[in-house]
Amino acid sequence: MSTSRNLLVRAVTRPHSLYAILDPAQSKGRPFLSILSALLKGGASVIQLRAKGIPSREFFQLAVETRRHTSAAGCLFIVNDRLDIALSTGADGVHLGQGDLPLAVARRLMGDRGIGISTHDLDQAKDAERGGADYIGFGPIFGTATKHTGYPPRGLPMLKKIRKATNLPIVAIGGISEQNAGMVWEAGGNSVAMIGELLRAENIAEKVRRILALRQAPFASSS
Ligand code: TZP
Ligand code: MG
Repeated sequence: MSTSRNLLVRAVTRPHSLYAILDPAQSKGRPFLSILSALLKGGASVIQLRAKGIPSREFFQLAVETRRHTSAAGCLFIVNDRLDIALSTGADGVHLGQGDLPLAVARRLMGDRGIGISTHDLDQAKDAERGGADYIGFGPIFGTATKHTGYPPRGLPMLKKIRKATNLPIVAIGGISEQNAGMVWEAGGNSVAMIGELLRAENIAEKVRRILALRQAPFASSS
């Protein structure tokens, strides 16, 4: 049976996968629904909703809208940080940071829905694997102004090390763009997560389309 968990793993391990993060605070003030529609129109197949510092009710309402539109488009939907909002809106998964609820607790509540864990080093990646995560986020790969992570850029050599150390799908994050995505996939990131590159683009749908089209580019032949 195809559970949300399986579908998510399949989506992020698809060659040269893109993991779009919808953070309303990063979209240059453009209306939420127009950003969401543009990501879907461009062909995003996984969207994470990330909303920091807004009231729970607002986050919930954005999640309800995101669920409705992603379902209609056949796109997977992940909620950042908030297990309660993931569960109550029927999301396909939740993405948790190192300071969020423990993975074991999340698994108990999420059952066959997906769980991703943010990691920044080898120990965290191994813990996530032992704990039964479905994928890890790993980063920041490059410098980024979108989030103060408290970690210097991990770089591609570190990504390669993580690739060797874990069998989990890796969603690389932090400063990833249309220009450097190829290098990140080559270094072992299954999927590239992007916020600013997508949401600050003039034409978001076109940006998504171009990144997905990189699958056809020459470097794509090696995997
Ligand atoms: N976690 C590590 S870096 C980062 C997060 C949420 C920000 C990524 O944003 P961008 O704009 O794609 O660099
Ligand atoms: Mg988090």
